[in-house]
Amino acid sequence: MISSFSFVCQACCTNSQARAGVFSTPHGEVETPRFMPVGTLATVKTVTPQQLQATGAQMILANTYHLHLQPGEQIVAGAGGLHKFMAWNGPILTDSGGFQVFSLSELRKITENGVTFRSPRDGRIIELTPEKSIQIQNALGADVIMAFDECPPYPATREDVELATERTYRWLKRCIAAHQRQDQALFGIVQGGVFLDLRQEAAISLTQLDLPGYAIGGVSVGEPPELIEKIVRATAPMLPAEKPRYLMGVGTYREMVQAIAAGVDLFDCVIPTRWARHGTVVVGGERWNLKNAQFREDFTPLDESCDCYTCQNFTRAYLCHLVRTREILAYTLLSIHNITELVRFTQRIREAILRDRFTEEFAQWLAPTASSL
Ligand code: PRF
Ligand code: ZN
Repeated sequence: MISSFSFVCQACCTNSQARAGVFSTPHGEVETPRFMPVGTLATVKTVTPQQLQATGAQMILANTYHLHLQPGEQIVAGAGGLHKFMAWNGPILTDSGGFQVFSLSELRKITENGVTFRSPRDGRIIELTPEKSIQIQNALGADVIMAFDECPPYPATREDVELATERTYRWLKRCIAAHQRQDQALFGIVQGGVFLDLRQEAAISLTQLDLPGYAIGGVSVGEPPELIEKIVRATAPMLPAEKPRYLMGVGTYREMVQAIAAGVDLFDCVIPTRWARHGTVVVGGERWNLKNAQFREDFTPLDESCDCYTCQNFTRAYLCHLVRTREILAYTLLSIHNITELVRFTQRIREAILRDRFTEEFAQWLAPTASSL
């Protein structure tokens, strides 16, 4: 069977490892580099698929862990899969669940077989294994599914990280054996914590498995920003150039620019929607709190240079009012702007790479002292 996935590199930067490409999936193309909004429970919170499409988002994320707990993959499969269930006809990626068990569940226990935890919903003990995660992801039906991995915490001893990295590799082989659907691409995940040699070994052994794409996991789990850059620069170039590379859970400007310079193509982060729910927006690379009194009588658009629905139609004063009164519309309008802002940022990078002007135009973010956004 001819694969329904391909990754074509359109341009390579001459001063860095950055590249502009097109990742084709059964539900359409993803122009890379690209930021992917997070839709944990089969909804990018407060935003309709129509609004989401207008932000320029192409691929979005959903979570195995959350959807297994509620409503259960059988219901999603009964609807005809995630795309039909949530009415998003573009590409979708599901994360495998292990990482979420560790950040969100109680009584979790990890063994060679998998992870057991108590359901925060009804107290039930649930086991997730590589096979179970793949079965759930096969039932959910996203275009890209992720291997079930063990993400060691930061800090952790070298020995613990080594064990987690080796286990992640054994689990990956079980995921490959369990994977049933040709129309879903299974991505492997490189772990290895802050130990660059472990990262590189993992990248080499994963590459030999010839997967349709690779992710860098275990980054942005509390380590200092300089370490994030070091890890990504040591790992991304070791992954095959002809496959998409995805840096999991990273979405600040500086981290994305630096990772793109190291050859990363895809990112996801809850920042735009989470910040929106806190009444904050990203404008011109800064974070603003719209509750602030300075916006009460400011009748200018949120961001003059932004073409999103929010900036085209509403003033800072109105958005400040919605946030202060906790009106539900505030979260929708702020999410639309924040998602547009992050997606557009990666689109501008892509365009700069196509013109081979990336390192010049984004130099401010490549400097070691770059702003933290
Ligand atoms: N593994 C998986 N999902 C993830 C991560 C990981 O390491 C991270 C780490 N930043 C975010 N999401 N499966
Ligand atoms: Zn806007």
